Amino acid sequence: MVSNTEVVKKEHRERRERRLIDYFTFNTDHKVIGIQYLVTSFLFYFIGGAFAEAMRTELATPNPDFLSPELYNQMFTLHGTIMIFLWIVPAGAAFANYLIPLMIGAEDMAFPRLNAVAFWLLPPGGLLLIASLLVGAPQAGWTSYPPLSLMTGKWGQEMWILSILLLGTSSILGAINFATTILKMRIKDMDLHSMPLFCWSMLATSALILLSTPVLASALILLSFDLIAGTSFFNPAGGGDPVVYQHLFWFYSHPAVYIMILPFFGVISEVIPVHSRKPIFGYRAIAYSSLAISFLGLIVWAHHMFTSGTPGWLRMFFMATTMLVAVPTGIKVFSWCATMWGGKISLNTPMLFAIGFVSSFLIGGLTGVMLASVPFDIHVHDTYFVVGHFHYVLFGGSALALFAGFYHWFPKMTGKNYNETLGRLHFILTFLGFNITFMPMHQLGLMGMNRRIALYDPSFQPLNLISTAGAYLLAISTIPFIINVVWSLLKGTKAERNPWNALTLEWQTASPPVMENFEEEPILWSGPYDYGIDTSPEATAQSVEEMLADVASK
Ligand code: HEM
Ligand SMILES: [Cu+2]
Repeated sequence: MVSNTEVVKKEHRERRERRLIDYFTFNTDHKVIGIQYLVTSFLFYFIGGAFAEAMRTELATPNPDFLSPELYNQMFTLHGTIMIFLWIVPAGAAFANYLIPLMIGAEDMAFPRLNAVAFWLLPPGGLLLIASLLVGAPQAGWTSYPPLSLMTGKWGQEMWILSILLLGTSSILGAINFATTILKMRIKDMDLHSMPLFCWSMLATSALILLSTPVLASALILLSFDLIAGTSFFNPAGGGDPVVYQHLFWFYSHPAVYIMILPFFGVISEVIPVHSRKPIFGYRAIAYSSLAISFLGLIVWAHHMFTSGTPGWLRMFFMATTMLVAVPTGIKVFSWCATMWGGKISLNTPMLFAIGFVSSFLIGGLTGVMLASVPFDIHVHDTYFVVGHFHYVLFGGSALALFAGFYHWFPKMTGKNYNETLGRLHFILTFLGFNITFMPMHQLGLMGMNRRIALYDPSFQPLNLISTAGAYLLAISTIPFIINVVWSLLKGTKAERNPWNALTLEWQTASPPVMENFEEEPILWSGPYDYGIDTSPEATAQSVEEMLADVASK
């Protein structure tokens, strides 16, 4: 019997030339699918970003004079949903699709057709969500808590549910593929402990997706029954319990924050050693801490429900487990810093974004530990402190790391070099804009400004003005980015096979890679991070001394 994979392989062999139309049609090549994911996710990023700019414009003044309160509700609901389900999660899948087979020396994913199906669920899911604007978009936030979600417009909310079901299915199908490919398709010399850390992070992410996403689906199907069939699973008016929804929702949605960050931890673990010219510090510690984060991520969900009548003893459990997450996360941050320490750091665009990531993510992580503390959380719950916190994690974390990876693999994916000056300008504007937008939110939250409001007390205006100015700067920061991408694609110089002298396998093939990835069997070096630098304690101590002497002489 001819297996499905062999049929697909044959299709690939028969057509070695890539055509533009491949990117717009059902294609089974993981590289094409990776690019499809990346481009689609960026299109949605611009839409979600435009909604954010509309909200920030509204919030420049205390009165709802730019958007009506209803429209404001719709904007934050769509913004949050798009940024999560249509930008960060698919962008993680984009890197996973493009990189996993290349990094492990495989020709494609384990299930190429399933892979294409996973991608093609995305555009209808996204369009359905945007189309909800035509019938009155959902207003209940990305969390869609009942009873609110049962009262703010039936069809918009139903479209939201159907859209998330499509996007969740896409995510599950992708995860099945990533895990199988990583476990089954490595070249023969590569054991689990010599595969790149990005693969470890995707293994941990896939496990989380498979364990938690089906629970969200069940919650949303029940919500849908309440909404259109008049049942009362969650509707208190008919005797249902809205807190059950919160449990089911957060059983997925807390892990979802790790689904959004773990792939980018993996990206950072690849970018930092290459641009510091040093092997990664603590390979196994980083690999295992991803698994630890996945496990802990499954038992912390009720930290979102400290104010939902959760009994005291249960709150203590969730407070303790949440604080524990800081341990494996701290191990990673330490390892990245130790990798940079004493390395030959080149401050090019990927590395600038990576360093920006480490510092911003650290702030988001620390405010997370603050929020884990029940007495503190009760005071700032549903305030702008929380909005500040999660944007430091999602934007300062995931998004900055996404850009680091984008620039790092741009030459590989496109075969073209990007412009370094424009790249650095993009970083500087993004980093400034991001901090100016989100730092003041912490203070606003502590002063008592609620989240999800279009109208606020005039005493909050000065800090809101600063935040809005930052958001405009962020919008401006996309200009050098777009120019750089378009210009480099059209006029950029041709990229070499391995412009960074990196050691992972994807750099052993052409840029962009040939149809079935490698012209000849790739060779696994002694380890993915052996840069030929002496890493003995003595040599490290000496390089640190030299560095200090260097600093002192200046
Ligand atoms: C482009 C820069 C961004 C700006 C200016 C921005 C701004 C905002 C604002 C003003 C809110 C509404 C706060 C409220 O009224 O409660 C918000 C909510 C939110 N944002 Fe962003 N944001 C940005 C990027 C992102 C990114 C990159 C993500 C995730 C990857 C994200 C995820 C969310 C989520 C999940 C919510 C909560 C929505 C809800 O309350 O249901 N944002 N953002
Ligand atoms: Cu959480």
